[in-house]
Amino acid sequence: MFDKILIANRGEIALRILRACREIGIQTVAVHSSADRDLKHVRLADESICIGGPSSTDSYLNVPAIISAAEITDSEAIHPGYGFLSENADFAERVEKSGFTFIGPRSETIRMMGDKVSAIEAMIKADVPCVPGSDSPLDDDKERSIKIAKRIGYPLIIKAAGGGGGRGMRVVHTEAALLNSISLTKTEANNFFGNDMVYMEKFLETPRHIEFQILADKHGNAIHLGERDCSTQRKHQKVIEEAPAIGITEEVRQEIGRRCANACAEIGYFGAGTFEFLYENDEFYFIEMNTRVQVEHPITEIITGVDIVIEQLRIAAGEPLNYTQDDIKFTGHAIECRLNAEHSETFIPSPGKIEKLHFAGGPGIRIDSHIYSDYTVPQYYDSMIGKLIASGKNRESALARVKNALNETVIDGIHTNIPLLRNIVVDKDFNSGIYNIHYLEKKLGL
Ligand code: MV4
Repeated sequence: MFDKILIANRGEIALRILRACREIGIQTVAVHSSADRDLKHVRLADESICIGGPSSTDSYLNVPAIISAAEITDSEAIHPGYGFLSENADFAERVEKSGFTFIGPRSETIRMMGDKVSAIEAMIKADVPCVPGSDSPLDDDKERSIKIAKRIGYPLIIKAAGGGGGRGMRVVHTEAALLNSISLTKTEANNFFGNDMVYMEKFLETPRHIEFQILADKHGNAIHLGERDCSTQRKHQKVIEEAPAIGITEEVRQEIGRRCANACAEIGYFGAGTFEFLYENDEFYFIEMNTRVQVEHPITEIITGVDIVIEQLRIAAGEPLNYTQDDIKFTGHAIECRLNAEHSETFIPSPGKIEKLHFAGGPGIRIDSHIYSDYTVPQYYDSMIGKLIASGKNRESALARVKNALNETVIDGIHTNIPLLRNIVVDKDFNSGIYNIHYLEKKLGL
């Protein structure tokens, strides 16, 4: 196991990684911006280094500064967390070439999954169910594009190979609009991602977003930890996630999960990873793979008892998985609410000083947050200030606990989205469990 690692992130996930390191006796190096000297994990870390100014570009995205910090402190590995450089293949490659271990898959794997077309090609080969589509980039052959579209049928969606997370997509309803939509999406893709490659998929109108968590080691072992439903989102930002997903039988869970785990073994994937699917009419359709630890990983930890961050550290150090698939049992239900420093109606970010803070507690409540009384939420970064995770023996119990916990929570001095979260968890449709990716935006009248 590593003696010392560098945490190349901030906020709650940096604290989560630090806690995992403490638990298994790894020394920690925190790197932070000049606006983040008071972050909880910076104060708790064995060593800390200021690597640049407040802007992410100067600090959390500053590759030479992060590599230098790893060198100066004799760190053996770098944990990228989520966001920032976590899915940047060039960064992972620089980490590898500088002689450090990147806590995540190989840089080539990150590159393959970053290109959505090569990711889909790999999944088709590995027998993971995908959306009916072009299965390859669209070229300049207009007749070919029209033919593919005819086979798929309308409505369809044009997506940028370099996109993901909701950027660079366009829905097409008629053949008359097809060629123009392709060229517009290509132009946008080139501007946004410096890559004009696009592909086509059948457009699913009312799917749920269900993702499978996997863990794979460097010895060819891979397991799945079941699924999460992340359909409750607004403008591609998840707001509430839950595990397991309602209505997925143990048989279907094992079937799709096994395909994901097998795909990992086939492509030589190692580390934690997430297979994103759209789920509609009882069918799963792969859309993207995430090669990092995700914000919502705690709900999976709760229903499986597996510490995903500790497993990431063990895998990166070359240790074999602690679990076989048969060891993984799914127990109870967990719901995560993302707590954001933003106005709950306008969604305008609300940085500032936290004057009063009371987090919820009691049975089945977990809070993953770096904030504390008198802490000032800086204006420079994502507005997420923590996560409230409630669990119980079934969904009803988890729901009752999440309602109580949100009502107990006091965060004064800044605006938060807690009023919105309280509103969602008492909503009839959310309680019924019949919801899809359009649920929240519809409820908000967007
Ligand atoms: C889709 C889709 C419908 N059909 N693909 C949006 C984010 C990106 N990861 C993929 N996205 C979508 N891809 C097909 N073929 C609808 C979406 C989509 C969506 C997906 C997951 C969660 C929220 C979403 C909100 C709007 C659109």
